[in-house]
Amino acid sequence: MVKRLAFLGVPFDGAATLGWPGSRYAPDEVRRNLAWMRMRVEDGRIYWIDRDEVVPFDPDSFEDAGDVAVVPHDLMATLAATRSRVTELAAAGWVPIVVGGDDSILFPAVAGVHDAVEGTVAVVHFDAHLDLTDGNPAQGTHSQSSGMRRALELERVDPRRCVQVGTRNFNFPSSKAFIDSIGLTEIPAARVLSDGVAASLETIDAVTAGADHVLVSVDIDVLDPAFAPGVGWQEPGGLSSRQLLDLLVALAPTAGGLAVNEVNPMTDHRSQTSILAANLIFQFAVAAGIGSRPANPSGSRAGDRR
Ligand SMILES: [Mn+2]
Repeated sequence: MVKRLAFLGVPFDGAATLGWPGSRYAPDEVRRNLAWMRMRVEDGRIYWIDRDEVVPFDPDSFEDAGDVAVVPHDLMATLAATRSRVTELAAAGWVPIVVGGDDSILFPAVAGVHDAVEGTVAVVHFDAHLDLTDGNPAQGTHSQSSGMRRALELERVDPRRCVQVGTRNFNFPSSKAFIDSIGLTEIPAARVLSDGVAASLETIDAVTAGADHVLVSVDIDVLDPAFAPGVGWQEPGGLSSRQLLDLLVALAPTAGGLAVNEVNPMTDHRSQTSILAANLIFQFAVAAGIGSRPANPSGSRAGDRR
């Protein structure tokens, strides 16, 4: 059965308490740039140049579900509204593609799918940052720095089946102690860059194996600022756009949902980051529709990897 995907915007950046605000404008910008890809479909097929083949793509399998009714002055109400919209979509058989918004939206994106399904849930979290802050006086408990921490507390999210990819630079020693204590796996950006996409996929597959559902969450700052300048905060030394495209294409066939957060039109340069986010989402949608992983992701070293 063809997967059905639903684009759900969350135009809210009230939890961008330390970085740059502006991601509230991302859903409309990403939609605008998606239109350039959607128009290439002819008779239910599209020419996927990366693979040099014409592949099936049913335009009705990727719908715009509109925006969540966010409450700009109320973070918790916004998170609750997002969680329930995601649950509605997932329960009706849609694969939600949640487009924030700041990265506090990571939590309701995961929680919404968690509430709609049975069994264990794994999160593949692409981010420069850990997002494992339990809380602090400046940011509270549900800021853009706590999304993964809150997601890991959900009843059927298994931290030993979760992996953070593209993390980098520095954080608190207590964060490392927390990571080790719950058995969370890190694939730092430095390792993706040195070992390549295929080796990273091998680790992601090994960690998430056995989970009943896999959710993919992307903070766009997982990319190097050279590729994605329009973010909530810049961290040098990140992934390339090609690497992230290949990783998402590989994960799409089995993913039960995707979140893309922290795209920030206010700090972007000529829509560079919004265009990239639209490409990530469209490649994910086409790959999800095909339903099998390409044999040779470009940029891989080890070659065939299913
Ligand atoms: Mn981040």
